[in-house]
Amino acid sequence: MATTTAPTPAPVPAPLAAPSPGLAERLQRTWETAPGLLGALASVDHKEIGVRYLVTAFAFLLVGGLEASVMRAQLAASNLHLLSPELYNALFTMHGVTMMFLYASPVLSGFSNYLWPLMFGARDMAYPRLNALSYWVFLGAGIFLYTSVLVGQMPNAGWFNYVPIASQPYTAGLNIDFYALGLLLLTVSTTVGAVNFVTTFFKLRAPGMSVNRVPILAWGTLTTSFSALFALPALTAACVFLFLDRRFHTHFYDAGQGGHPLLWQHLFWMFGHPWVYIVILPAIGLVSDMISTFTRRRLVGYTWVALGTISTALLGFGVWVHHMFATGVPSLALSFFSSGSMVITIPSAISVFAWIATIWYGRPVFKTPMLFIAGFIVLFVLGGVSGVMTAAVPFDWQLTDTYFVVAHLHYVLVGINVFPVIAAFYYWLPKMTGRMLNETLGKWNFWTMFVGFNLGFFPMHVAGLLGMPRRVYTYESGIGLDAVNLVTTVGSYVFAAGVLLFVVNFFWSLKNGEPAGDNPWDAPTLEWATSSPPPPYNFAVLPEVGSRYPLWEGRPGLEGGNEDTAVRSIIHRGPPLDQGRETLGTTPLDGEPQTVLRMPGDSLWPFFLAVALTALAYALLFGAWRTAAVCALLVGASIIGWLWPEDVTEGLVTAGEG
Ligand code: HEM
Ligand SMILES: [Cu+2]
Repeated sequence: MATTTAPTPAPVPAPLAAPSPGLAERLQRTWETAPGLLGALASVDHKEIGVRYLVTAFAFLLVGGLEASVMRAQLAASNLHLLSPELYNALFTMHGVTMMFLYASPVLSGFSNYLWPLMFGARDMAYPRLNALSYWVFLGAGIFLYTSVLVGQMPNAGWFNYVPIASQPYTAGLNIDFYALGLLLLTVSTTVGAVNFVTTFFKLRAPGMSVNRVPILAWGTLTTSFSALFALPALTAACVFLFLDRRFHTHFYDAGQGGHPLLWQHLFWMFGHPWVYIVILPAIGLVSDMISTFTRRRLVGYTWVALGTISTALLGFGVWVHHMFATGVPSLALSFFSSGSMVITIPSAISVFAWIATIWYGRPVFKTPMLFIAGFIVLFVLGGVSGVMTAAVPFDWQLTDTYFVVAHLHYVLVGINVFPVIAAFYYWLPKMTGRMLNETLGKWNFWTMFVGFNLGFFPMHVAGLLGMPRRVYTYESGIGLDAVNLVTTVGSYVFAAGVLLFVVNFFWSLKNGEPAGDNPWDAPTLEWATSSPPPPYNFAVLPEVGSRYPLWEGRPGLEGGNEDTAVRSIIHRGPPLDQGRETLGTTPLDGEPQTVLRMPGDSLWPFFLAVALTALAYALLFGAWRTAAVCALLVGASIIGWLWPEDVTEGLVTAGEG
């Protein structure tokens, strides 16, 4: 964790005329990760962790996509028997859980982890070791959840896992225990990550980067980090109660003994609806930042988009009952939650207008990322419309648990998460790898995904209106469902082929892509001021920021009609902070230099702690209580080891600090 050098704020070194000779080598030695496996396991570099998050989350997207493809094969025609009903249950559950928890949120954490310190002109996240912990626990949770496949007892009660079907008398195997414990692990990972983002936002922004000068991605992730901190306790409680009910015969959800099954639904959706925003708001941030580069102008309505992000998240805590309209809640509550669900579309609509205005007043350049952004806007609107439709209670009563909802949720999740994420890969991968992706393949990639998606998912609205229930493994022929389902399957496969084209492009470009250079898109924000890929220390001297678009200063016409094009940011001169791992701490709102923060070095403790936590989950799963006690002790021991006082002067000049 970051500690200050002295109890009183240390004086900030005066800006140097230029970096002193040998500075880069010195910083390199201080910040680089040791070679070999141990070095990799101990690394706390946010770029390394960010890339790991991205790779792991993308792998889970492919696994979830594979599960979806198998389901769509089963549903391609009526009365097929490729899958048993039981296996179908497991598949849609694993697909939902994988996509929501192991792909959609972690992939955004990956981008923010990689990009934030670079965008902020800092050297790392505020708590580099917590950052490593957050990744390792996420990986542990993913492996844990997928162990259920090896033992043939996958979670099978849907991604929202309603009781009583998820209770012990109805699902006796380990299936649901995998779900409960796996999600508890993820809660640890996400909470730790959220704390890190909040602190980094308020302490590590470059001098001069007041809160109204941060990229929108920072607003998106900051907001969702707060949301996560408030939403996750509900999930934690829900899963702990479930585990207690299942293993220790408590009666939290047992109606026969004074418990209540709706308690699960309330707790789950108090978490679950905010979670839906957690997996889209940072993606909206990614789009809002990329769009400036590709329209060659500043984002219209920056403040509105930022405020819209915050208000969406706040309102997001007041609409959870719209998932429960069909459970017999009192009519006053119905009208309250219905209107809440309609109001929440307003901030989103403001963002849509902001993007359209930015494109309208700018000079759009349709490179691949911009195509994905345009596609995203279309899908966002469509998904939003089907969302308001289901916010109307009578309409929802008709359509709840039908394919209409499946269509809606995919328009929202694929439209607002997957499309921006692929755009962001095309945009930021060159920074990470040093190579551009192929544009021609990129265009093919976009069109196959866009056409495939609409072909596959639009007909689901129709299937829903015709009454096809969700979560059924097959359907009768001759009731009007054959054609829509065939089209849906074909479209899904075209979409899947599109995703694979991206993978092909990635590997092709890794070898053959054009070298990217520092700033291939002529983009305005700080991450483009350093080399591609950036050195371990990010910036040799820490930059000072004088506007929202520091790299566009002094370029009349680029800031979108801004008369004041004076150069105010100081990018290549500044404090070198080379006395060990150091970065600059600034004030929370105005970003005035405040203190020099000493950053911790690489450490194996986060990895050990994550292993101990995951082992604890396995022990609880198998009811090995004594082993669980040992694992709990190991968890405690890892924390003590982690917190053991270190010599703060150690490693001041050379690398290799504890
Ligand atoms: C190739 C792309 C995809 C295809 C073909 C696909 C297909 C499906 C299918 C067939 C179902 C089950 C419907 C049912 O029987 O009720 C489903 C459910 C679901 N999908 Fe997808 N999906 C895709 C991508 C995604 C993505 C990217 C996400 C999230 C980011 C996602 C989230 C979900 C969720 C949350 C469910 C509900 C699971 C449940 O009912 O418990 N899907 N999807
Ligand atoms: Cu909701």
